[in-house]
Amino acid sequence: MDITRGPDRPWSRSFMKILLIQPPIEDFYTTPIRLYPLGLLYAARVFHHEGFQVKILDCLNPLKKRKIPIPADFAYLKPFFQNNSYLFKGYYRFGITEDEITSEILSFSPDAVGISSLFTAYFRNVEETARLVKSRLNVPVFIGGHHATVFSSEISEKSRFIDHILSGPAEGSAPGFGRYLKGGPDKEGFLPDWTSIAPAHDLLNGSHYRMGKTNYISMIASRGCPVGCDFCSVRAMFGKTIEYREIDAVINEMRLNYNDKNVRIFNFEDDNLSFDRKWFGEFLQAVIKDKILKGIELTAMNGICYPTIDDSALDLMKRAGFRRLNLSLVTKDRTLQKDLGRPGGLPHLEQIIRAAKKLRFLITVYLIIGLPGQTRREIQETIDYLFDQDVLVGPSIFYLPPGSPMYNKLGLSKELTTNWPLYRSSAFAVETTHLTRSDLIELFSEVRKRNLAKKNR
Ligand code: B12
Ligand code: SF4
Repeated sequence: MDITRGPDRPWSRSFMKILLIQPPIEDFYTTPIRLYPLGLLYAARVFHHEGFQVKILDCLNPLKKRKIPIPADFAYLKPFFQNNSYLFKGYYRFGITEDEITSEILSFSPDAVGISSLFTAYFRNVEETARLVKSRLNVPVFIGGHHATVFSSEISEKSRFIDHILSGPAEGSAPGFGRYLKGGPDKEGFLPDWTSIAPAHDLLNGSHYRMGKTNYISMIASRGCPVGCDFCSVRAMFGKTIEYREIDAVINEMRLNYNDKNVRIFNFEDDNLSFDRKWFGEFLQAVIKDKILKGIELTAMNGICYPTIDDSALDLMKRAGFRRLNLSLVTKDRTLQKDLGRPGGLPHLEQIIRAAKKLRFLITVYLIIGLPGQTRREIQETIDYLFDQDVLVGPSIFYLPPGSPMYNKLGLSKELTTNWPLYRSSAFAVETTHLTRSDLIELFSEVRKRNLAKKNR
């Protein structure tokens, strides 16, 4: 099967229609520049290849937001908001209104509707979207994505409005499900080689995806990660083996979007883009030499794993168009790092920071606040250490990671693990023997305060 080149028939001439929806979300904050519905673009390409007419309804782009009352789930956080200007400013619904969603659904009149369900925390919005579809159309509603994969049996017990839950990557589930929708014998699928698939960027309105005034897309060059950090759930979706696309295929995807959609920022959402140093180096060289891709910026906002890069990789990154460097330390405590299966060490991190500063990268290094086994003192030391390195510090509050090796070892109460809205950083939900909610919030606020002071310096 060759689905590398985009539509082999016009999107509009196929028979049955599928609407794929990125639903609204509700939270104290979001990251507008990373809400690109990339997983749906892969799903769209596969369904289209199976002969469906596909449309994407992205409820999050361009981003609308409306302040709403803090839900009862998070009432326990209210006292912490008083007199703390470094926490969040309110609770929001991000996305278009129910009326707008309904009118989009009715005007396309699909034969089936697929909804992406990536986040456990936002499943309520997925269910509401499914309910909306069912209130207007008698068509099958199916979901896929990370949450749909790790909690498929719980969802099927819970939900009245979702007919089918497709587990794993869409490349595995969508072909068989597509044949089933057309009246075929069963839902058994086959797995087309994902590396040969070009995600359907052409289905999106390019002007809805901007960083400042510049058009961007998100993309991936690899899937999977062999490192195996204890808190990481990548393997539940993409496995332990890392697979890269051909460099030419990645460059072609960039060129097409550069030419057709005036895209100048290419954001890589890979979990470990630079794991294969040889591939990464050759890819950067290909970007540098490319005659079309001029004046572009590359970002890897999901992070670069610092043990996999060195001075020469940084030099190539800079020449290829990287200006920001997002690195993840997690903790500076060597024993904890080892327990978590984290590679790397402080001397190497310091070397990378020194070299990146010389190249004038804007550097952010992330730490986790609230991991089991962490103490307040240890987190404080990591925070102080990172500010001493004179970088921006990214504080990630630990949240429940379903699908990770750690998840089943946490031994948390059923009350907590079955309360899905709490599966987010902003819930400050997981207290440990060493860390209370107050500790988590104070440490988080301290980092934000010190970052602000640093920016204003
Ligand atoms: C980009 C990203 C984001 C973006 C938003 C992306 C979006 N479109 O909305 C941002 C930065 C906003 C984000 C935020 C969060 N994220 Co995030 N994010 C990712 C990341 C790194 C990449 C997603 C991606 O593009 N992947 C590449 C595409 C190709 O893969 P995919 O999306 O999984 O799609 C495939 C399958 O899932 C499936 N599929 C997907 N949709 C559908 C739909 C249908 C119908 C079908 C059939 C199949 C299907 O097929 C696709 C192709 O194979 C993933 C990690 C990862 N490796 O995927 C985490 C991930 C999705 N995030 C996660 C989480 C938890 C969060 C947070 C809630 C964490 C927090 N801080 O609280 C926050 C929310 C914060 C906030 N308030 O905004 C978790 C979800 C786990 C879970 N069970 O909840 C993930 C898996 C990372 C992790 N920690 O394990 N995230
Ligand atoms: S946290 Fe990063 S390095 Fe660790 S397993 Fe996940 S993707 Fe790999």
